[in-house]
Amino acid sequence: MNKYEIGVIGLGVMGLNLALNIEDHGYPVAVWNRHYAKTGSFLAEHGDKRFAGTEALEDFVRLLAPPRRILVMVKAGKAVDQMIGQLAPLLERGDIIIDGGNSYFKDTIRREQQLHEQGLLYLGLGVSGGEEGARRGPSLMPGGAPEAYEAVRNVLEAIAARSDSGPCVTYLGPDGAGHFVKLIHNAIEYGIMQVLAESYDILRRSLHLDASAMAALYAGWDKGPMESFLMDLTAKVLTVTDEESGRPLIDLVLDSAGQKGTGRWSGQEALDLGVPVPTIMAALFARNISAMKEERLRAADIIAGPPKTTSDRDHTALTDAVGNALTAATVCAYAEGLHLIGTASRQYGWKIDLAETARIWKGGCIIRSGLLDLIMKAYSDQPELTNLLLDDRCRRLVENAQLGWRLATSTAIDVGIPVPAMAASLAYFDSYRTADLPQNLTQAQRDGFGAHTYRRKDQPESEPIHTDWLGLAKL
Ligand code: NBP
Repeated sequence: MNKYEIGVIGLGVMGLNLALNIEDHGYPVAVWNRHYAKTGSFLAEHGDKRFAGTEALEDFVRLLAPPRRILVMVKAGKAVDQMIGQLAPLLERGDIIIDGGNSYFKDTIRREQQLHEQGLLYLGLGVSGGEEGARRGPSLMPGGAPEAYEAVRNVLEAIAARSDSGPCVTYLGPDGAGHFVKLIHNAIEYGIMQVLAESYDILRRSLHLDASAMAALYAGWDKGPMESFLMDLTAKVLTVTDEESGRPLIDLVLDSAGQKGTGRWSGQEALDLGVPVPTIMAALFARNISAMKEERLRAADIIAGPPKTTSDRDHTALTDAVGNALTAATVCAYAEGLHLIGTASRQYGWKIDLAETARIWKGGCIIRSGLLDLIMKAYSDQPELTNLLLDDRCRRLVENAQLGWRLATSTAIDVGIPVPAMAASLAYFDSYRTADLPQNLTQAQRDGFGAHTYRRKDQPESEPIHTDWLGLAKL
């Protein structure tokens, strides 16, 4: 029997396309799906290619050349544990399981440990780029045993997207490092998408631009550092017409955005690690409030907004300002996400290289953009950089966009258009560059009601002290 070099389990959208991508690059692939019907139709459709598939998992494992390399692409969560539970007893020491789903990184840490004890190698592989990426070249974010990475490196480098900085894959670190980077990739994606949605809202509701005028604006902004997959997608989405009504299709899409686990997990992790990610959090909550459609419809009839709903600002100035706000808030979304990765990397001992992280996001993934060139350079020149906003090039980009950013945000606030991510990113920027924040009052209040103590500015090294702010001792 021919021995196949790699196996793919799970012929859903991602598994199927990754299997085709791997075969395209010269690797015969063995496939398996829990319902054989999918395997059968896949094999029938691609009979001209080097695929083999079986109904029994044992037979699938027998098709593979040792050390067996098995990519599992099933629904994240219990399905991955079930699949590992069935697969592991059939494998031999040194075989490699790669989980390419959107698994929670703490599950990956647990699974890697468990399989390590059984002599098996495990890789948690973040995959970005959706169906098209999987088929033509995704961005791949692997973490786990270094030997496991070396054993599949040739395949991963072959199928990954390529940018002018090489294949969009690199070894990120042990156990959950890859899935964590994918998690934060998605969190940055949430932030950028929300900022784009807010810019669109200002353009349509304050400037009353139609979809084609907006499409032209986004297409115009899609260059230099702001060239991005999401900017291009926005311009394209705005040009699609509904065949039935002849109206822009975007006008008919219900304003209720869904979300899966990655958004929530990234918010929880940021809170646990104490890393401020306000743009990302604002994006998460914006999706939550968008999902409350019925309640919002009722509230819209009851609650009054400001008297003015249209800005009287100069159209060109406001349009330019919206472009500036997009630039600055997008840099903040990356800055927050990379700060979170850097902090988690230290906490979990991953040693993630942030320049490499930016490099592998340059192609194939949803957050690919021109900005990543600047980000990659920032972290390769200064590996210890604590925040992207401290890098000269990124800082200047934001400083130069700042007046427009303020104008766009304040205009939206004046006319009652919600811009949670733009406003949150601006507050992040202003807080970060402020030497003297008002949290002296917060700390005094905490000491006042809870004896939580405080330190004096004029004696920062001294022990925390407590003051009887309310004169309680005298009562
Ligand atoms: P699909 O829903 O298209 O496919 C899911 C696959 O999981 C099917 O092959 C299904 O088998 C299998 N499966 C399930 Br569900 N439960 C199973 C179980 N208990 N045991 C074995 N197999 C099981 O999902 P997809 O979009 O291909 O996503 C796969 C993973 O990749 C997910 O973790 C997802 O979050 C991640 N991901 C998706 C994208 C994307 O854009 N879609 C991008 C990046 C990452 P069946 O056919 O027999 O039901």
